[in-house]
Amino acid sequence: MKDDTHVVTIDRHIIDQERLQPEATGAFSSILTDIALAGKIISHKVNMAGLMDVLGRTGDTNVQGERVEKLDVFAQEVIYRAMDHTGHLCCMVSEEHPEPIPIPEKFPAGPYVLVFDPLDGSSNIDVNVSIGTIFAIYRKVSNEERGTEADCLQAGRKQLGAGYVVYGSSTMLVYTTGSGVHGFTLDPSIGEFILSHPNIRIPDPPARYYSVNEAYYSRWSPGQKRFVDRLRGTNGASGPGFSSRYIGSLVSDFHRTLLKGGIFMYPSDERNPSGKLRLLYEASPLAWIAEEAGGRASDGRRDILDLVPEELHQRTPFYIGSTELVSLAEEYLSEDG
Ligand code: AHM
Ligand code: MG
Repeated sequence: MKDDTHVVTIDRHIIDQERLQPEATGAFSSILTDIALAGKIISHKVNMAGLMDVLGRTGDTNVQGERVEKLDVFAQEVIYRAMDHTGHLCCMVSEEHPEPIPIPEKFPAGPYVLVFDPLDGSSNIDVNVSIGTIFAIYRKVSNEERGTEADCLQAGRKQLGAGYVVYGSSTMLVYTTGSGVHGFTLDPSIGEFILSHPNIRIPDPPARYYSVNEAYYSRWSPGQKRFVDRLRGTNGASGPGFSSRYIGSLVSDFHRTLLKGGIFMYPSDERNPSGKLRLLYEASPLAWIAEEAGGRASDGRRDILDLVPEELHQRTPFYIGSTELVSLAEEYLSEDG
């Protein structure tokens, strides 16, 4: 019989991970714990969304020129307030803010930077499709007490921690600090994230799934078209074609890809030469998780984790999932010259 008294909560897991680092001060662990708390609060609100007056738009647009959903604003505030006073961060970067968000002068500053997308896929909220929060933690590199843009513009390889929360049929938090990828499911009855998916590896062989918005096919490069044709099995490829899976909610599309294998892509196209997704707080955190789980992530030519952002909200083409499929995508894209 399963022993119900032996559960590993996320707090316990974070402490265990911290003990692997003899020089750890606990500050970094505390950031992860605070993010988990914010995730629980956002999860509660998202679950109640159909019942409360939180659906619909504020009427504002964000720095990307996109409509801001009320829950975006809520998630942004929850994360900011969970982190602003702890003394562990020097600044934060959010999809919802054009500039780095400083820690208020009334609170002490610390040596870490938090980057996050508070509620990705929020255009799906109204129809009950899973959405998510993405985050990553970097160490401050400048001597400025409250951080500079240079502290935020670091390559994904410099991440110290990265993760996401998916608000789905259950709420899950998945994170890595470089010692594997670990998934926790929220037990709403006790309000705790419980370790449910230790040491996640992308399955090998992977599920034969590809995930991309095919409505943009006519705008793709020849290499991108040929790659998807190959996956569909429509350009003379032998064997059965792949199946298509596209939710249109990055965290959910990635979560499936992590657990089942396959490839998710958001390529460049004629209208969006850099694709849509943002390097710093969408692509890089998920790229590190994929690599830690035995997969890969690329912009079509280079590893996502090697790219150094030049701007906070820089976009990148994005290919992520099973190593062999991401590498195959690169082969096809190299034909574009
Ligand atoms: P958002 O950050 O404004 O929520 O947009 C990002 C979302 C991702 O979740 C998803 O992968 C993508 O946009 C879907 O875009 P499209 O509708 O072009 O397929
Ligand atoms: Mg987003």
